[in-house]
Parts: sequence; structure tokens; C-alpha cells
Amino acid sequence: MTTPSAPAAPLDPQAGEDPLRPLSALIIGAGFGGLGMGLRLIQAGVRDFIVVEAEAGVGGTWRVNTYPGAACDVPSSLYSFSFAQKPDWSHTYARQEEIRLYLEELATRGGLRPHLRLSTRALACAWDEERALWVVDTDDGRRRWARALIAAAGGLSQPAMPQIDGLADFGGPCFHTARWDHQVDLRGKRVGVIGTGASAIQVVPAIIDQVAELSLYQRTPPWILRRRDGPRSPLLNRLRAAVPALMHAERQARWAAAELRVIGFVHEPRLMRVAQRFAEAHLRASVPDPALREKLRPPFTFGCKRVLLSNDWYPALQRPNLRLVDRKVLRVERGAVVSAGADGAEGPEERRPLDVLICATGFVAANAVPGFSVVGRGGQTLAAAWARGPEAWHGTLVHGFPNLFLVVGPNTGLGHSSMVLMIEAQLQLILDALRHLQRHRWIEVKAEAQKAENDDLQRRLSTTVWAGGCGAWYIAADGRNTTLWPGSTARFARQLRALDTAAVSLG
Ligand code: N01
Repeated sequence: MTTPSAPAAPLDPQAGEDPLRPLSALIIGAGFGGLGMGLRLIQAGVRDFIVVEAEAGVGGTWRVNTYPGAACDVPSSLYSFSFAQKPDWSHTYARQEEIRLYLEELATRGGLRPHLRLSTRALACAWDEERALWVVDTDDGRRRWARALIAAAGGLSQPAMPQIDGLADFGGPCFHTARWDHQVDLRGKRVGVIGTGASAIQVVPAIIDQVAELSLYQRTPPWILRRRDGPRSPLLNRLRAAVPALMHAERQARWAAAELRVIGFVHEPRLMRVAQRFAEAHLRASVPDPALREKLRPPFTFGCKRVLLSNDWYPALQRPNLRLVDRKVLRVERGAVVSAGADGAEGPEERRPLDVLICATGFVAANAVPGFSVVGRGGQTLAAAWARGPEAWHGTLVHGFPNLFLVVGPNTGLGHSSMVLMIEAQLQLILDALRHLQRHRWIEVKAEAQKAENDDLQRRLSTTVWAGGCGAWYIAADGRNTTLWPGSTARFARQLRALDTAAVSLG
């Protein structure tokens, strides 16, 4: 793996605890975003920064999501940092543990360890206008001061439990996919799974062989394409290591192929009909029973919700011990889930006794207010600023919050390529902003720049495939898509290459 230089730089354990000697930066989160930021800071020669991370180790979502079958649905050659590529991924699509180990190794080899403050949760961040510093309180009882606050706590880090009556009274084990309870032995159990999204399609095939029976509660079936996965040849991996140019070329080819998909998602949604035919053919070839096929056909345009990749989802759904319940979940009772009857809401209810209930029900909307309080200029909270829905400039800076930088902020999500590319573009912008902070005390995006950009974003989003009204989680309550970036990753990277000083105020 090519990694940044890693000089051993001992960092004062109390770094940042004296407002007269603030940190250059305090990063929240040690996933792809926070680790990447730390590595880029080290590359740039910055040493006085720390990364606080609530978990006991690095990896972010790839540490937390340990559910059976967890893997990435973006090819590994693209789902890794351009400046730390790994020649020896074991599969085309890496499994969770391998990605976690990649990030662990990066943290070590990149010299990040002295900067990490693990098992440390950010509780409150406030902008001290007089000192032009962020004051950050953490759950270890410490208060730290930093010139820049970099929030990289993850777009999908807060699990969303479903709002179903009686869920708390289930009695038996009941957990979310992102909080998998490995103490629970599923062998021989009657298991319920609620949800049929990206997490469920990985979990269900991985556990179906162990359980006695699995009741799968489907509200909306997803579009699924074949997953062209497989082990990577060890010989080719050695070649990739020996000739890094080969590895780089392969990444470029993957990137270019993914980039083309933006045409269908953003510019010509009608083209999605072609891709939909592939998904329909996959469904037809995998599910011979027309009645079941009908239940599994999504009622929305291909691409409006996240397109999923799987070869084992449809086979799992046809296993004799799986029961697909495509009716509304009415309530949870002690040891059972009650759904509407076969004839719809009017028909008799169906009560299925279960030993374990798994909620594969997704996350609190990406880019929602972080799980810690953020108070900016004039005492305004980020929650208040985002009352209508999250909004930022370049997904990174927010008016009213000087020297605050978000990684994976509003409208940085993708439907067509790797989030690591978006993260790298943001890291580049933040680095450039930090360079300006060597000459200025603070940077704040102008209100008019943020508004103009968001008006333009919403105009562009209004003609994309995501405007199809399919009830996807990336649409805010007011109908705006505050999650996705309507363009290519190249366009995003171009816009974020350097800080446009006309769009910001410098103090
Ligand atoms: O969550 P989801 P996820 N009653 O929101 C259903 C990323 N990811 O954890 O479609 C019944 O997609 C809900 O139904 P509906 C990726 O970005 C990546 O699976 O709203 N059902 C849906 O079926 C992804 O987009 C990887 O009608 C209820 C499901 O729960 C994001 O994470 C792997 C319900 C939620 O699906 C989220 O994926 C995994 C209720 N009350 C995840 N509430 C990679 O491979 C919700 N549902 C990189």
C-alpha cells in the first residue's frame, strides 16, 4: 500500500487544552473522512491536530457495521484513497473487515496514532468569537480549543429504528443492523427482518442458512443488478504491487466507467429505462414464480432509490424457510410482529411469533444535524440554521459557522460512484482553507454564495432521476434533495480544488 510519509511526531497528550495554545485543527470522526483529513494534514506538515472518535478504534462505518454479509457495493479499487491505494484487495468488492483493516493500517503507517483520541465522544462545539477558536467539549471531561473544527462524523452514522408501536416491548433480542448483537445465536431461531434496502440484501442471504425461519417485512422492493464480484487473482495482485501504474490505470478505468452513469442519473433520466431492463432481466432470470416476481418488482423508476447489487438476494427469497411479508407492519407485540392481513388493511391481521427481530431500516437522514451540538456565530445552533433542512456551500462550509468544515456534508452523496472521491475533493478544499487560516483568523462562506449555490443545486436536482417522488431517504421534509450531488465527481473535484475567495469572508 502506498501511504503518506509517517514521521514519528510525539504530540503533547494535553494538546489543545490551553486556549493560548490551540490546536490547528480538531477532527471529529475517524472513518474515511476523518482519517483522510488527518493523513492529508500530516502530508502538509501540520502536526498540531487531533482526531476524536467515539468508538474504541478507527474505521467509522466500516468498524460499526459488522452485520453478517457486510461488504462494499463499490469496487475496492475505487473505494480507497487515491494516495493510499492497495494492490491486494482479496475481492473486486471488499468485505467489511478488509476495509476496516485497510483503514487501521493506514492510521498506523500514516503516523496518525499519536493524534487519535479514541473512545472520546464530542458533546458540544461552540465558536468563541473573541478568540476566533472552536471550543470542543468531549465526554472524557476535557475541553479543547482549535482554530478549525472538521466534522467528519459520517453521513450514515445514526441508526434509524422504525416507528412501530410496541417495538420496545418485543421482549427478545431486537437490534439494528448497524448495532449487530453478536451475542445472539441465530441458529434454529425464528427471525424477523424489517427492511429490504442495502443492508438487508446483504444480511438476509448471509443468515438464511442458520435460522429456522425468516420473516422478511418488505415495504418497497428495491431494484437489483447482478454483482460482478469474485476473488482477485493473487498473481495479478502481485503485478499490481510491482507495477503501481497498472493499479492506477485500473482505478482510472473504474472511475471513468462509473462517471458515465451520471448521464442517466442526472442528465438524461430516460436512459435509466435501459438499465432498468437489465434489472428486470435479472429478476426474471432469478425468480421463475410470476406471483413472487410481481411482489419483488419495484414500483418506482430505476435509480430513484439506491440501485443495489446482489446475486444471492433473489435465491435467498426463494428458500423454503423464508417468508416474504409484503404487507404493512401494524405493531410489535411480545415475541411477535403483527402485519396487515393478506387482503390488505381490511383483512384479518397476521401475527407471526419471532425469537429475534432485526431492523434493517437505515439511518437518520444523511447530513442531518450531527449527534453533537454545534453553536456558531451569535449563538446560533446548526440545528436552528438547518431547521428547514441541511444546507452548506460545496457541502463543506456553512454560513454563520466560521472555520467549521464538514466532510460528507449536504449534497455530497452519490448514486453512481465512490464516496471516497467526494471525500478527497472536500479534503483538498479544507486544506486550502487551512492555508488561508495561516494569514487570517477566520473564514466564513457568504450567505449569498451559499444561497446561490443551493438554488442552482436544487434547480439541477429537479430534473434528475431522484426527483421521481419515490420516497427515498435523501429527500428532506420540505421536498428538497439535501443529500445527493447532481453531477460528476470530476465536476465536484474541480469546484473544490481551491477556495474561491470571492465566496467567503476572511477575518
Ligand atoms: O437503509 P435503507 P440501509 N416498516 O434506508 C425499510 C448505505 N449502505 O441501511 O424503502 C417497514 O436503504 C425501508 O422501506 P422503504 C447506502 O448508502 C451501503 O439498507 O422506505 N419497513 C427500506 O426497505 C444505503 O443507501 C452499503 O419503503 C421499513 C429499509 O427499511 C444506506 O446505507 C451497505 C420501515 C431501509 O433501507 C442505507 O441502507 C449498506 C418501517 N417502519 C448500506 N422503516 C454498501 O455496500 C424503514 N423500512 C456500501
